[in-house]
Amino acid sequence: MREQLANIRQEALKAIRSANAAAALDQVRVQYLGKKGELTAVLKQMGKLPAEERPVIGQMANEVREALTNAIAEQSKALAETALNLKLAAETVDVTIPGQRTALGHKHPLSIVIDEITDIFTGMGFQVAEGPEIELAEYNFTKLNTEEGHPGREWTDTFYISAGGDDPKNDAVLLRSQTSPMQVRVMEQQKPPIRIIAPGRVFRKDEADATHSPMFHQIEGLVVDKGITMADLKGTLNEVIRALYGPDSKTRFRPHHFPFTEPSCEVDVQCVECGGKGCSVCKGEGWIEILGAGMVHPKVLEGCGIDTEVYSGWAFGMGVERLAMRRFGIKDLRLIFENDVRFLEQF
Ligand code: 2U9
Repeated sequence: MREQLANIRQEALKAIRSANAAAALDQVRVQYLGKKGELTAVLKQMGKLPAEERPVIGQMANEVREALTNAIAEQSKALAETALNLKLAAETVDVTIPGQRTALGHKHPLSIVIDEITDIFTGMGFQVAEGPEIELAEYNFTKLNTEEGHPGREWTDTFYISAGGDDPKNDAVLLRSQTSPMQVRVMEQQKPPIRIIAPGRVFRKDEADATHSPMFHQIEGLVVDKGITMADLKGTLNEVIRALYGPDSKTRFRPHHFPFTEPSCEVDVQCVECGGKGCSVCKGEGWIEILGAGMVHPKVLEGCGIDTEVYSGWAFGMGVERLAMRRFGIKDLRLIFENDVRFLEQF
């Protein structure tokens, strides 16, 4: 039995030291120390021994158990250490490897202009109103004093989605040709004082060329309050134009006609390039047209439930592409929508 124990010890220690993973090591433990293990089997035969031999063999068996238990603990620790070292080696981060630069995008030229103008107006207390690009003809035309028969209402000028019917409630649906319907919606929902701008996409049936696109952007604005006059229109727009073109810019207000404003005007800024002498930028005019504006037509205000005995308002509209093209010297409007990165990364 001594020999058996000595053999178990030798074999088990060898097996423990060559176990190269936790699972294999546990298998060895079960093989020798488990309930049905080899050491246990030897101990079960102790009864057959002469009485004087039993304590000696018992002690020897305990020593073997202790030796194996210690060896298993040691091997387990060594395996864990090796595993940790392997993991550390595999996960080493070389902080000296040059990083990969994230390519930063560029703001689209239209966004640059829209954000800048939005900042100027919000700085003056205006709020931004955004709304549907698919509109009712009622909101795009009728409520803006643009009656049946106006050229803008024709199929040849506007993208209709459905024709509508004879019932006025079953109104025609279209892609808005201006952002004005959004301002009608605000007037119907909010009481004055109203100070909003409505930036966004609009759609007109124009063939795409260097200066036309069937989709373009507008920024419109609307002020409605007690005692609003043309002086408020001029004062506010002059400030906006000075913020955009410099504090010394000169403006010119020319009479014009729009169905939704009366009186109406177009606003020019003196050419910053030539100081009004006339050059290629202003096409010899000395002035550059920036926007249209006017006092909101009383019919439009009344149609939105605003009492014109108490309130009055002014409105303006500007095309964003034309501003952006002049600002950045873009010669062809189509470049703005082609999304060629070689163009876009210049901004
Ligand atoms: C409401 C009442 C009045 C918006 C206005 C203009 C003048 C104007 C053009 C500029 C270039 C359109 O993009 S463009 O082709 N717009 O000149 N727009 S007044 O007037 C409104 C708007 C909403 C309820």
